[in-house]
Amino acid sequence: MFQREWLRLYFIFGEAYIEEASLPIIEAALKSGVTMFQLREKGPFALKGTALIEYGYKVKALCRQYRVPFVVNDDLELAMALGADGVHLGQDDVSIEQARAVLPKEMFIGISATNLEEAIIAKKRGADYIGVGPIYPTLTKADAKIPIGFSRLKAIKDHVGDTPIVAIGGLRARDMPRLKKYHIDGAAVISEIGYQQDVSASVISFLSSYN
Ligand code: TZP
Ligand code: MG
Repeated sequence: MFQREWLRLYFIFGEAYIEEASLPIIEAALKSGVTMFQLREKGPFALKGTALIEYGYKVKALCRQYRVPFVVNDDLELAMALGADGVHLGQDDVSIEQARAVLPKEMFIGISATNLEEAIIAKKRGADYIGVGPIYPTLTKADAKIPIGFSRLKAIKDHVGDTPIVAIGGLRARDMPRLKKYHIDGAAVISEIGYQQDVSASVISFLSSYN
């Protein structure tokens, strides 16, 4: 069963984000306390085929070692092949109904929403959580929509009520108090964890700022 506490600090990463090896970064983040991990492998340098599956197994093993739920972005087949805990789908990916039809019952589904309408539909279709953003401008998603800011994030939260929500896009540790204040379950983060010199310090700073 999906637990909303897993959204507190949701680290998203992959091999294609960085020239150096990504596994030590992922391990440092897991060890320091990120509460969920998403494998998101995109762009011109993305691993593919068996290389992606082999990499995915290594990431999943790390997540298991640190008892952190493991989510795969976009790719249902990869999620099933790896035995992921959940899958994350964007607005352009397969629908939640299609995903539920093929995924094992215990696998949870997260949906991205950029606006209120998408969030309401995701809730109605039974998303286990909704990823809302981008909150701020981000350099990490090439096709990111216009940032929505905190006021629209709050409006979405007011409409979807109890459905677990994680904010995404340009978030830093200093944003955590406002997420808490608005009853947003947490932050999904790429660069402010994955691109930091001191990954562990960044994770600790995020976690200790949600207060
Ligand atoms: N979806 C909306 S913004 C974004 C994604 C995947 C990128 C978030 O990355 P960062 O570096 O935390 O802004
Ligand atoms: Mg997607």
